[in-house]
Amino acid sequence: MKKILIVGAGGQIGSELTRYLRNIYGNSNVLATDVRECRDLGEDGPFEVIDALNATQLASAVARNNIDTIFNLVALLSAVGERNPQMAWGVNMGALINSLEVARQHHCALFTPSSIGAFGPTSPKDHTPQDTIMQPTTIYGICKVTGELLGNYYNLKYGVDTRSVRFPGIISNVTLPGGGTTDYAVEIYYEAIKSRKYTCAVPSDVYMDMIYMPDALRACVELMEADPHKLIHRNSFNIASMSFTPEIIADAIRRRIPDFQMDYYIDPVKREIAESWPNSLDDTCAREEWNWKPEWDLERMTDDMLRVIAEKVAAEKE
Ligand code: AKB
Repeated sequence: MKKILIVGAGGQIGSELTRYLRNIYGNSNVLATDVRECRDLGEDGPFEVIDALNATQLASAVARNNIDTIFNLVALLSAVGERNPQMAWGVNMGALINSLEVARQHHCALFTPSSIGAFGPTSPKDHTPQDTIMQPTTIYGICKVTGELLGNYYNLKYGVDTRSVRFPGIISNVTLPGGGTTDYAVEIYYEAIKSRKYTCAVPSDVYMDMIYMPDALRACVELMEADPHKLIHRNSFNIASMSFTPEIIADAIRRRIPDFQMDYYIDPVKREIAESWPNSLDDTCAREEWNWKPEWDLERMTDDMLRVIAEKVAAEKE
């Protein structure tokens, strides 16, 4: 049985991945950690406050708990990163290098997400290949490309079992994302339920890849369980499930909530980032090397998001 430590467990992915992994590997085998106290993550399993930028703290938790697998989920996302690039570099790279070093010293496998943000305006726009030009124009993307290269370096030089996927925008109904360019695709569902209208910061016709959280969680586990001999790539796999524009997701909502309205107040930073990212990724390598296959599309996801958020909002009112 794996003994897992999650770094940055209080964020959008971590809060759901912790429970997902505990269901598979057992509550006591998944230690959630975050720089802030997260009471709910301590309810059904172990939780510790750990600053990922403090390598000694991280190494001590790994040693004390006989950890063999680390999920490093610490990230300042794309839009917020542009507001403070130096801090984004410090946090994103600091957490990564500490995770890599602790994984090397304590013989752990390491999962670190990369992103569609690792691509830039010079990458092919449609069906962006696994191996292609990567010249991102955001500090977030620069951290992701550097992280991918470092992950491969630690694997080649030290034999650390590093693995990663390039996540699309993740859509979920548990914890809100913060500071990303794709956040609109989560906010729109909440606003559709709460006020029947939404003001979108991303231009109406910009395509970006998105993924529903259940597929994202399954991808993490399936990649970490994959036979290493079949992995030609490691850091990092393109994965894809759906690609749409703000108008397409708004239409999907309108088919279920006919009076839903959307207008636009474009954020120039988000526009530039969104326009620099691919329209859609080619995930053939993930499909071939570890059998990646998405299960959710826009229609099914929209039904599920609206149902769950409507229940949440109704419960809040009670
Ligand atoms: C962001 O928008 O910054 C993230 C991402 C696609 O990596 N959601």
